[in-house]
Amino acid sequence: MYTQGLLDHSEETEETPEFLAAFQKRIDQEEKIEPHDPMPRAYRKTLIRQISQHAHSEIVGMLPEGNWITRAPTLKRKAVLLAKVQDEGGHGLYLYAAAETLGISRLEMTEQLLKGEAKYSSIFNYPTLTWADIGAIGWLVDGAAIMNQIPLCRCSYGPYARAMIKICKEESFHQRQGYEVMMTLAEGSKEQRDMAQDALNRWWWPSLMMFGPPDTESSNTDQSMKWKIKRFTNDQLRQKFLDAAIPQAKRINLTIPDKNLKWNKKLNNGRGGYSHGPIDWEEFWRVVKGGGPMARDRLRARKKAWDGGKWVRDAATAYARKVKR
Ligand code: BYC
Repeated sequence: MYTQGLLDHSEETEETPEFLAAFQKRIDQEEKIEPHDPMPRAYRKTLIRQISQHAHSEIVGMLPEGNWITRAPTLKRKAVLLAKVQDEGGHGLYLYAAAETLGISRLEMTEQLLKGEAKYSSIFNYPTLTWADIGAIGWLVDGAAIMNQIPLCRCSYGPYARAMIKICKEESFHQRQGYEVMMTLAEGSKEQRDMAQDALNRWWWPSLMMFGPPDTESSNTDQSMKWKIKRFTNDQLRQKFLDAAIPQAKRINLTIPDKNLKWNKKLNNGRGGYSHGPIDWEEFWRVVKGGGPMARDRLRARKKAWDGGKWVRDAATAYARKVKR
């Protein structure tokens, strides 16, 4: 069932200089590349890499928040959180479907994740210790995700770009609800304010890391920009996020945990922006390589869900075969 209906991309066009130049011309003219179009192997490969990592991030990203559904403080908060976590599941599905148009099956992608061969966002390897973490994730993690994902609505690959449009609308709701949780806590009792500040302290730096390594160490950015898969570099998006999030923290009287934070008139082509202190890139790479505090739990939970869902897949396959006959 999981390999049926996949497009067969085994007969690739020969990659002559003329073919590569014609492909780049289509990209430069802002044409969308569609699943049946000839494309360079490396373009297909980089899209499968990025889209599948993105899909895994959505599915794994359900876990830290799902952890709080049973403990949400009110019925309203519970309903909102349930809707958000279900949205993330939906995002994973659109993204797996977009990756499948490139010739990889969902089964293969899932196996890569469960064997620890595929990456997913570093941010989801941190624990959610208090209710305020749910606010901080919505505000900062979804806020960072939107910064990264709005430009992906203009990605050169049609199915990915179209999937991102709906995803971004939902991410916008997620960011708002997170900020509203933080605002409520920040206006509450001393304990609630402290809880909000503690969550900000723990999620701030990992949120900055979500954008990926600095441009000087980013192996994929140059080529992905040429192919208009990425429209901004990692550092450019990190800067946009800083400039948006810092005034939001000030508005609710929370302190960004960075002593070196400064307004810098020269940034953003003289329009000014915030410069930040050093990011712990060693921590980032440790987490990316599977050394994050929750890495094992996350994969264990995904494996349990996959194994537990086997009977559903078997039943769906048996039904599909019966209908086909
Ligand atoms: N975590 O050359 P670079 C969400 C890897 S989900 C782990 O700059 P690229 C949400 C990178 O893959 C958020 N790995 O890479 C869900 C590469 O390794 P490989 C996910 C990272 O691809 C639920 C290596 O480092 N969003 O929004 O040009 C609730 C060198 O990096 C990370 C997406 O996936 C990281 N943070 O740029 C709430 C968006 N950063 O693959 C929210 C789509 C880098 O060569 N993805 N690496 O072995 C992208 O935009 C890009 O893939 C990235 C990285 C900006 C993430």
